[in-house]
Amino acid sequence: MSEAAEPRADAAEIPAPPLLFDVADGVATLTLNRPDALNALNRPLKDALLDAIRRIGRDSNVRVVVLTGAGRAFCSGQDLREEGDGSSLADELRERYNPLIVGLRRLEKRVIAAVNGVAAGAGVSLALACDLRIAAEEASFVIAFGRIGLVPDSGLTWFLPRLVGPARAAELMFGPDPISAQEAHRLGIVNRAVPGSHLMAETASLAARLASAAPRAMGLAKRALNRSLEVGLEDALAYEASLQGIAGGTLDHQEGLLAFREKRPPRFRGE
Ligand code: T3D
Repeated sequence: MSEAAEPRADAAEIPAPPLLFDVADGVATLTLNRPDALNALNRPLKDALLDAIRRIGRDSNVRVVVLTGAGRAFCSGQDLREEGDGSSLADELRERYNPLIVGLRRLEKRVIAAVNGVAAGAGVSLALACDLRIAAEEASFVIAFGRIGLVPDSGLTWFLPRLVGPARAAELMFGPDPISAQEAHRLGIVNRAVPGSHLMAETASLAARLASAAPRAMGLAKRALNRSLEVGLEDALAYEASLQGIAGGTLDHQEGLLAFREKRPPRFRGE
C-alpha cells in the first residue's frame, strides 16, 4: 500500500473546536462549543473567545456580533473540572476574564447575546457584557458564585445594579434562586424572551436590522453609552459633542443625508 493510501486518523478523534466562528452578511456568530460541559469556560475556550473578539475588532466587514452556546446551555461559567496550574483565581480574572469583558464592551460593534439556555456564574457576566440580550423562554440565569464560595465577578457586580437597580441586584446576587427568562425580561436584564425555537431567527432578524445602520456612528454611540454610565451630564454632553464631530466627518453621514434627500435606503460603507 502506498503512503498516500494509509488510513487517516478517525475524524472522531479530532477534538471539536471550543469556539465556532462564522461570518456572514456583516454578522459574526460566536458559538461557545463545549455542550457536554454546558459550555463551561476552560482556558482554550477563553483564549479562543478573546482572540475572536480581537480579530472582529480589526475586521471592518463585521458590523454585528452574536454570542450564543451550542447545545442546551448558553454558558455555565468557569469550568469547575479544569485542573489549576497554580495561578490564583485573581490572576485568572485579571489575565482572562477581565480582558474578555472589557473586550466586549470596547468592541465598537453591536453585540447580541442569544441566550439559548442556562447561563451561570461568569456565563451570566458574559451575557451582561453584551449590548443586547435575547433569551429563549427556556433559558435561566444562575448567579452561582455563592454556592461555590466565591464573589460574583467578571463585571457582574457592575452590570447588574445598572440594569435592575441596587436593591434588586442585591436580592438576585444574594438569593439562591435561578432567574427565569420571563423574570429576566420583566426586570430588564434581557431585551426579549422568545420561544426557543424562534431564538436564532429572531436574533438573525435583529442582527440584520442592526447591521444596516451606519457602523462607525453606531460604534461611537456605544462609546458614548459606555461613558455615560461613569460620568455626570455635563461630561456626557461634552463627550457626545466630540464624538459627533467624528461622526459628522464620515462619508456615511454624507450618504445618510443624500439617501434622505433622494428618498432611498442608505448604503453605509463604514467610512
Ligand atoms: O477562575 C476562577 O475560578 C474564577 C472565576 C469564576 C467565575 C465563575 O464562573 S464561578 C461559577 C462557576 N459555575 C458554576 O458554579 C455553575 C456550575 N453548574 C451548575 O450549577 C449547573 O450545572 C447548572 C445550573 C449550570 C445546570 O444544571 P443542570 O442540572 O441543568 O445540568 P448539570 O447536570 O448540573 O450539568 C450537566 C453537565 O455539565 C454535567 O456533566 P456530566 O455529569 O453530564 O458529565 C456537569 O458537571 C457539567 N457542568 C455544568 N457546569 C459545569 C460543568 N462542568 C464544568 N464546569 C462547569 N461550570
